[in-house]
Amino acid sequence: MRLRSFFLVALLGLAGGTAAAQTAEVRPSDPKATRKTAHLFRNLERMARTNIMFGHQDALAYGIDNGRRWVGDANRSDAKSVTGSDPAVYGWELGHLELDSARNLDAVPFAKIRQYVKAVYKRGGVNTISWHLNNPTNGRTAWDSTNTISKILPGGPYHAQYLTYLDRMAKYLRSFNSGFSKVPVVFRPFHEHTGSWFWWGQKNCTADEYKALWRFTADYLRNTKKVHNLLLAYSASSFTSKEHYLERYPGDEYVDIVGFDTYCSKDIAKYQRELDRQLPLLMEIATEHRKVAALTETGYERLPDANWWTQTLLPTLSKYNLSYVLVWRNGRPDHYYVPFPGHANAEDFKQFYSNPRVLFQNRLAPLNIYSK
Ligand code: BMA
Repeated sequence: MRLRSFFLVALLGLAGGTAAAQTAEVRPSDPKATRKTAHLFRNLERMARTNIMFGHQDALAYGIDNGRRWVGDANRSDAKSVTGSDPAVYGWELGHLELDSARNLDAVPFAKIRQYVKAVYKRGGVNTISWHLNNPTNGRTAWDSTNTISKILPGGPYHAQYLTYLDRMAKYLRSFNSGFSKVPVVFRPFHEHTGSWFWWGQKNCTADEYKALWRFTADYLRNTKKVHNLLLAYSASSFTSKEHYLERYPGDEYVDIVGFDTYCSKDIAKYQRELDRQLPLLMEIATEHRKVAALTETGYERLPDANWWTQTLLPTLSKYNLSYVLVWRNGRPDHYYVPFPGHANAEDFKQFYSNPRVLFQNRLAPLNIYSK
């Protein structure tokens, strides 16, 4: 099979040593994960040794064109307009699904997201889902710092409300059908919890509450709602040590992907230092827990640096075995993370795309990541 020979070549290329220790196959944390979900997880783990997939939030839903937004065009992404290929990884946001709204909090229709998820699966790409869910106790947004978790867990006054949210989520996740298969997705709930801007953030709950919320949510989706097409991504924001990262880790049986979110600002050297400080810790955690590591959100808003991809991002990430890097959305002319045609950074993005280590959709598709 093509995938096998690809990895054989890749393994032969390794200096040796670490390869042997890693040969036992990894399994998803959900013992009942579908076959395709298990294949995806194994392939992510193998591929991370040699390549990094490029991801973009809302890649197919909208973008920027000559200083304006385009929305909902068929077969379009800003990454493709510049490089000729769509990304390998596609991020989708389910905030407001819990309210039974027809559109997410960034105005993308959930019916469209379902179509994108299925289309991405069919062409052999990876879908990852974030969820900026409202606070179930007071209807405020995810960016609310009210102490909440104990009120929505079993026995709490808003437990039924939270179950309603989860029921809607489960129904939606189960609607990702392709033939007889469910489409596997990377589900990344309760993210950036080492920050305190969300109601599940560090200062807004205890470590035990956070872990209990995570486990309850996963158990409910798996056992009550029979959702078995998920790989769970535990994704912090900035963290100071392995202990800090693992303080709210819900356990190996509840996590498949470990990652964190960090953004570049004008102080590019600081961004690189932060990556070089945290990524070695993340790699150790991934190895020790047999998980897959990813840079789950990053980017440099508006890309004011012409060579950011090849001079900053790639040289730093190349030192580590990351499965993917996902940059945030091209939401507005003042809020975007992938260049569009004519942007001063577009040439550099093309170079990044051409690097043999980096996978976009075109070079991922032949690897058949949903097959053994
Ligand atoms: C933030 C911004 C917001 C958006 C939110 C959820 O980082 O992009 O505009 O609503 O993510 O996608």
